[in-house]
Amino acid sequence: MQMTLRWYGSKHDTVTLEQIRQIPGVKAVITTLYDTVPGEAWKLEDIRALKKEVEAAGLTIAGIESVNIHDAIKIGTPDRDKYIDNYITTLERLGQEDIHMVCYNFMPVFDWTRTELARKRPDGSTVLAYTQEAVDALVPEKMFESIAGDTNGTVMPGWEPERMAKVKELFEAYKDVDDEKLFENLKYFLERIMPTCDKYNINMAIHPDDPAWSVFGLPRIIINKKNILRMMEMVDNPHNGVTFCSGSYGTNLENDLPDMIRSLKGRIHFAHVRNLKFNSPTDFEEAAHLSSDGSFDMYEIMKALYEIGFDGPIRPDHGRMIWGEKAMPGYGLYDRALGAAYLNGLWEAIDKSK
Ligand code: CS2
Ligand code: MN
Repeated sequence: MQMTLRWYGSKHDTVTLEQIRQIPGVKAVITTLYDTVPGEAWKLEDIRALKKEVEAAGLTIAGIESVNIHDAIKIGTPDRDKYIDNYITTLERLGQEDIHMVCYNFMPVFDWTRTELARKRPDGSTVLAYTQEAVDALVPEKMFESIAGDTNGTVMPGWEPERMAKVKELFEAYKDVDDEKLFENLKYFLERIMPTCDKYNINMAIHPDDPAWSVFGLPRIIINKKNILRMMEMVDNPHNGVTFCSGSYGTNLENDLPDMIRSLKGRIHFAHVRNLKFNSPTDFEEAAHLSSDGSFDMYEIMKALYEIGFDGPIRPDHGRMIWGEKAMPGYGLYDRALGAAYLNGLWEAIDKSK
């Protein structure tokens, strides 16, 4: 595996490439062109400039998170081909620049959903948290408002204010899309992009829906082993793969994470490894990466990745806000650096014990 950190670009991130470069074992970043909007083709010169900046800091780009999917593609409207064409152009340009892993998601309307961005834990750190009761008490249009005060002045991916202003319209646009339709639209999209992925050796890595169940009655399909295997089979190409995000699949306690990893051998192109602490099956908060701080056995998760021969990029995911840091919730430097060190330690121990 290749340890990485997510970086939002110098215009948006509070964390610098120089800082990332000093985390032991981190030689690459996962990044994106944050100022692009879903549906547009990325400009070659922008990709080149990003690459140049990262490389000047002594790092490389291990992959993109994310090239987002336009709603027309997820809804399956007649104009979707135009947006898929643009997506293909972006993939071609990334491939030409030697970037071979692209993370994306297929969640309608909302990206990941949390009901609190700064819940206090017993150690005084603050973390992202979710309770189903809080979601049930909200109308979707109020979702963003309810958390907006805790973003530390940052724009969070998937929660851009322009997007949130259109939530009502988006719900309307998705009204005829159920799980089956969403699967169909995903298949259509993948079938169209696979020839380009084959040509440029690009691994597509779908991110799970987070939480891994339907929110506000919206369809959600990338949630469990059964669905993800269905997706692998419906477009059976090794470039059609997944981002294995333990914190997202793990929101549903019925998901056996090491077992899911083993069943996805050869199709995991990217891993997000983080821990959650459950207070009840519908109330969880994001813990430190260390097993004993949360509910997951991180050793077993890393061991499963090791045993399937996982050799792609991996990153610590959301960290706690600690030591007075002010950053995008989940994306500060300190706790993610601790997470990277811990995951590297687990990996070294697993490797040496084999
Ligand atoms: C990320 C997602 O912060 C997060 O939870 O894992 O926002 C992820 O980047 C997207 O869903 C992938 O497209
Ligand atoms: Mn994730």
